[in-house]
Amino acid sequence: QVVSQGWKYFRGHFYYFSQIPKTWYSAQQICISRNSHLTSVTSESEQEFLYRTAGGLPYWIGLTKAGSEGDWHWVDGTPYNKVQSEKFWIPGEPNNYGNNEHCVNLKTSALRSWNDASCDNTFLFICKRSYKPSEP
Ligand code: 2F8
Ligand code: CA
Repeated sequence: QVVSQGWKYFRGHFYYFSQIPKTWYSAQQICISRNSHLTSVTSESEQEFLYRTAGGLPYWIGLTKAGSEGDWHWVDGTPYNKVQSEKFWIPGEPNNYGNNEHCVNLKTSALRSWNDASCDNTFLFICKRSYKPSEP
């Protein structure tokens, strides 16, 4: 297994599991400062890697609402696939609790682990970067 300065390797990307809780926006700023973004999730195997490594603790991921419609989008620019992503939400989520839940965390150690939560809440977070971010 390849490991670099606390980053864990999985299928072409490195992932950083923070040890300090931050708001969603602060977490994303920290990821950017480390050549990364809050993680996207684009496959069942990637989702499994993330929830297993998270071990049941909640972690922010890079999914947030954008635009006048408030559609979900990945902060790393990956297109959000609503159909493929359906199986990753906890049943009953996203529920926009208190009409103020615009960011998403990986909440449980299960395939269905996503919950929308207030972006101002502090949680641990997961950054994702490509294998060689600074290569041309
Ligand atoms: O019951 C699900 C509900 O639980 C909490 O609200 C009571 C969550 N809030 C936070 O995590 C901040 C809701 O997001 C969640 O939907
Ligand atoms: Ca919710």
